[in-house]
Amino acid sequence: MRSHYSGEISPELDGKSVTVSGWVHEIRDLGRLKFLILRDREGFIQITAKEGITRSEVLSDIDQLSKESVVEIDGRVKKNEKAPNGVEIIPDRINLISRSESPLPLDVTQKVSSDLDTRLNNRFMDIRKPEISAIFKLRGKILDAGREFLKENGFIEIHTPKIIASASEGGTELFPISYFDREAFLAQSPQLYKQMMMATGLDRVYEITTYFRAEEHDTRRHLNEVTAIDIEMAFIKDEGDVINILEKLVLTMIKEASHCKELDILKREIKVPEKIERIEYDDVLKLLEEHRKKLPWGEDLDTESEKLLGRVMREEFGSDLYFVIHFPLSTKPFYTMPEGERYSRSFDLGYKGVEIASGGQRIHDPKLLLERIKHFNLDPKNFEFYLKAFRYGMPPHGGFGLGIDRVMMQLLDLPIREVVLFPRDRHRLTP
Ligand code: AMO
Repeated sequence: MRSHYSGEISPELDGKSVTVSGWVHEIRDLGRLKFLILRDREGFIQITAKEGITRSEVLSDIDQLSKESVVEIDGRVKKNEKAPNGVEIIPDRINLISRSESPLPLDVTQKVSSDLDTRLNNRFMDIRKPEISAIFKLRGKILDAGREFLKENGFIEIHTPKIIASASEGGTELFPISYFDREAFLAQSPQLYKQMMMATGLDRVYEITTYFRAEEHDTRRHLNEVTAIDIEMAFIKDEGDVINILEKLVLTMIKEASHCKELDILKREIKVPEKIERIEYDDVLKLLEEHRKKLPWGEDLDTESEKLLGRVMREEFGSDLYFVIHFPLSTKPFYTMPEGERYSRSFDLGYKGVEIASGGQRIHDPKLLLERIKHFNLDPKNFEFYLKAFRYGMPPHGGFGLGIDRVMMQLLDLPIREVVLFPRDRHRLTP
């Protein structure tokens, strides 16, 4: 068992015996004086070995070490104002646990920079860099905060199947797989299953899950494997109830991020808005037109419109986050609740020009649902298992999907591949 993380070694421990373990980040050999910088999850600690004080065996052990080897070191803590964090360890014993080969595929000390492809090809080593591991520590923390919020608000965590028989968001984005003697697909969303849960009495559910999207895009904001928080809640008045939950959830997550010590390493500052603006789809078209972008009514916002809207919301309204509400029915999937003939009870949440979530109220009347399935030229036979759940008592309900990768990329202003451990895109299937 490890006795101390580097972050726990403070000048107050002066004189105490400790054991630390981690990776050999750097060795500085000044002849009679050798510094070994040890790196672990928390940061760095300086190990100082000096001829005449340190046993010669330990000094020669240091000479044998290769960078990035894993070692365990026993030693004494010594206060030293010149050392990083004002403290160092005088080693009594160095135990080489796992020797690293050299040359290294990647320079962890960042003296030589590498392109993103090389970094992703060697992701295990890339994440050894404190400013990269900070991204994933932060990601874990905002997910914890989100989960805590949902728990406090009565949401039950569920897991829905990822091998499915039919599309929920439209047929073209499915990855087919062979399922014994049949064709099946990787789930592109928990949509149909989370809605079916609304017929069970478990009237508030959430899932933190992976979606698989066979989109051909090769962009800064699209991946083929996505992680999201999906929720579904019943007995709602309208989509406003869902928007309120999403607003609180996102603000909770951003607030958590704004307190994280990782922001120092990442050199970021995060402002937490008090509330999130709501803007009608029709007004978005007007705003875009004022900025010389004409989007025909009835079309979904394309990337250019999203970016422009993000800029306008920031510059003219001071908002990084905004809900676009009441999309035309034609832009939304079959399960979306219509509002009148042409509009829908749906919304998207934008964050600095990127859609991070979408959702709305759903149709709960089985007759209308069947009509909409047919309207989209989908085969009702494929949806029988789903439609059945609407025929024996289905309350009004709604929900959303919030993309975690998108939240992270916008929070830190990084491309999506930077905030995903092992991204899956058009070209990348390993590691
Ligand atoms: P939608 O298809 O909008 O909605 O997906 C929800 C959210 O998931 C994220 N997302 C993606 N992120 C990166 N790359 C992609 N290729 C990608 N596709 C989706 C986005 C998006 O806002 N069933 C509905 C949700 C609902 O209504 O409950 C759905 O899947 O952040």
